[in-house]
Amino acid sequence: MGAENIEYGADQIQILEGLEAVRKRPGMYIGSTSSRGLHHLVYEIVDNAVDEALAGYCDEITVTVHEDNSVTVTDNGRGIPVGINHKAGIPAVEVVFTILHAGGKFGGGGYKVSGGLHGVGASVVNALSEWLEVTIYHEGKVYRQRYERGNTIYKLKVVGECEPDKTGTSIIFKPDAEVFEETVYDYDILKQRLREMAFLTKGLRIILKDEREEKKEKVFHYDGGIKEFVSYLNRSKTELYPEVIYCCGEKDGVLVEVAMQHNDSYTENSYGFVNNINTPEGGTHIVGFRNALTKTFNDYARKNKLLKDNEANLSGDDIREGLAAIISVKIEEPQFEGQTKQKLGNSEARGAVDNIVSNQLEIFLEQNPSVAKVIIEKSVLAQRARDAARKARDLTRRKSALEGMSLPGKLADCSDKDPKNCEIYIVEGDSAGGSAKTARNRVTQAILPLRGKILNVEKARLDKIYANKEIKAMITAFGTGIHEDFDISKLRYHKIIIMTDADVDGAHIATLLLTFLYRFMPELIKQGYVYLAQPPLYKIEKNKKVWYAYSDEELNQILTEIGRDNNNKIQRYKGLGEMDADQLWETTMDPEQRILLRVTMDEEATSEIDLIFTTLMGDKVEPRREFIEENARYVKNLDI
Ligand code: TSJ
Repeated sequence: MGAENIEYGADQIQILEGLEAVRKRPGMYIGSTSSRGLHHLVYEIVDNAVDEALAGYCDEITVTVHEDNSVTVTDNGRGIPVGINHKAGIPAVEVVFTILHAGGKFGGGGYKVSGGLHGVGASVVNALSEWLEVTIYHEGKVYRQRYERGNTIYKLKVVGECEPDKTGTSIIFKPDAEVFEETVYDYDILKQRLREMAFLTKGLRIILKDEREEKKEKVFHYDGGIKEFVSYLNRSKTELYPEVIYCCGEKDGVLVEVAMQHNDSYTENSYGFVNNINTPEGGTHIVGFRNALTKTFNDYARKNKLLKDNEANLSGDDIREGLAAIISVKIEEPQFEGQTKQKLGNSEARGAVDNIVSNQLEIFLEQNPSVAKVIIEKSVLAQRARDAARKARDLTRRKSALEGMSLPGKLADCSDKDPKNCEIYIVEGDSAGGSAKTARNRVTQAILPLRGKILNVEKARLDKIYANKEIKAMITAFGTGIHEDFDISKLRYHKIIIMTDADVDGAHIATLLLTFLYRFMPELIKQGYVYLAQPPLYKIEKNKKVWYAYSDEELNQILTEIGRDNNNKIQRYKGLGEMDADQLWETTMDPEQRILLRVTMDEEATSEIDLIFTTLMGDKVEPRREFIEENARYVKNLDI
């Protein structure tokens, strides 16, 4: 039996246009040719296999990164149809790989879910691969076809036999180095996204294998789906109640699934997904969710006298304090809006989520009055803190309007007033602050010494945060304001440099400061204004010559170079205070010689970053230890 005789599903695939366009303007199809685009190739292929899982025909997907950074994606689904597609006159699988926009999901009929930003189809991956081979297991036969840069190398052929009940699809491709600036896959990035995909597709097993240097393998399989996702988000926090609240249903063609659980922190940690794609900018599904939550909790609180008649309604922010939630919708034709086309626009999604969550949450609260009570009690406390914070803020606003923005007394400002030229060093402790003030270039470098422990904003409500001296000093020094008043164009320094001791306490203080910036002024980090200074760990002296080492490795390297003998004097710096002003300048502050680390934030990894901050600042000790071992990812090296 030849491929021609197999007709299943082959005609459901619609044909649009050719592939040259993709190679000419790859960015148009996958967003970018950087590392991000490179990873999107994998997601695109995996999305297709996930669709097969959603259709109910596949429960395992394996992703393998090979030594040459080619990638295999295998599923145990029905296999891409190998029969001839009548419109194209070639096997359906060849249509999938060689004709742009071809694929079941655009064809009408069949199961459709993939879409959104990178739902561009396997043909785009093919066009941007140096080579790609597809293998299909179907009715006892193994079919194969190969392409190079999108061109068919040989017709679909039978290359062998398999067990008659084995079915599935396997793709191997090598991203084209002529197209991509980066061709090395990052295991952690793949891990993150594949884990997310597995959470979003309950029951699906996704296996990630790395065959490069360090062999690695991870299995993601969650029978609880997004309920387990929420438990994962809360894994280093303390839950407010044991159950994860779950609602699901379908309305007006929108499939809705929501899971949520409060923890005892003060920040919200919610993520929206449309067709399994993250929507960091929100959209109608999130609006519907928030409406439902605010309305249902207020109704319940009034009805059960948890809110008195003379008390104001709880705000959405109050109710969502400490909430971890996943809002996942599936919709046939998602409309994306906004600058980065990541915000869901479909109005039917708002109604569907609102309706389903309102109805099911109401029932849940009625059946679980003790859970309802702790959530509402927390919301009432949040409301009071928010009122107090508002009053404190209004007061400082009025004060600054009267007195003009007075800079904090401890700030030694620089004389240049052009923010582009200016840097501010946030220094721990008055003594180090003193050295830094002596050492600095007073034209461009400002010093703000902070005293003692910085407030942990993960563990304090707004009123306490606004009352904190150190935090107030930073806010006024930066000049940007905060929250609704935040205006990055008023930033007074284009480098905000955190300078702490190179020890555990210093790292802790730096993390507290980063947590504050991440929660209250994330734009500063997103736009790359935040840096970590790198003071040396050792000073080595020999024959009146001096070297500085910034790590143990570097110390050994220097000692090897200059010879290990008794003439070496090695000093381990325990703190910035042990350096005199000249040394501090030379090693840590002089723009010509210093090393700064720029703090970066990958938009796609926000759930991970959030986790990092709560892991570090939260209550549970074990996750914190794990984190410290693998943290360096979010701080990238930068030579200035
Ligand atoms: F990206 C891709 F297209 F290359 C790709 C597709 C990659 C991988 C790893 C898997 C798949 C894929 C496609 N797995 N399973 C399918 N299924 C179909 O294409 C299929 C099978 C049968 C029928 C039918 O109507 O009988 C319809 C479809 C769309």
